[in-house]
Amino acid sequence: MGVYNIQFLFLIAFCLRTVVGHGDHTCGRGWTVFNGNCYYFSTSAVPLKDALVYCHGLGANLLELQNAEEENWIDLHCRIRGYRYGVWLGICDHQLEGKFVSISNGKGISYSHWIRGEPNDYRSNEDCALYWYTLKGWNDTPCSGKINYVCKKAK
Ligand SMILES: [Ca+2]
Ligand SMILES: [Ca+2]
Repeated sequence: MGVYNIQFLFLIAFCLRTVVGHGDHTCGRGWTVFNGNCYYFSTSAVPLKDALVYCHGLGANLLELQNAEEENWIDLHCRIRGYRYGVWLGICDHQLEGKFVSISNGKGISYSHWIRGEPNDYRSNEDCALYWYTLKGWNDTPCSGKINYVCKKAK
């Protein structure tokens, strides 16, 4: 391929980028930016472990909500995207029942927004958690459930 053709391809790429205008190129294609972080929204609902593997493969972590502002933004996306329940949260209480910690670093969480009566560890089988957008809060749930997910990485 000659130099001229390569320049032409660059021109096309540049024009497409201008026309399409979606996303942020420091995050990569398919990512959405919010407050300095990059978010990837799933198109399928999967068990928690699959969501963790998928996010890891993208060089990201499963979403760990940090504050109400981020939660409201995620809520909006759940609605826009028509998610059935909501999204997985990157927290679990495998090690000590009732004490939810970050899956990415094992530390306690500084922000939480449990629905009233949750976490309830229903049938002693709820060690994972989701943001349940129809009830606008968090619920612990079995890790084997199939739920949409969001991967998050720093910009
Ligand atoms: Ca539990
Ligand atoms: Ca529950």
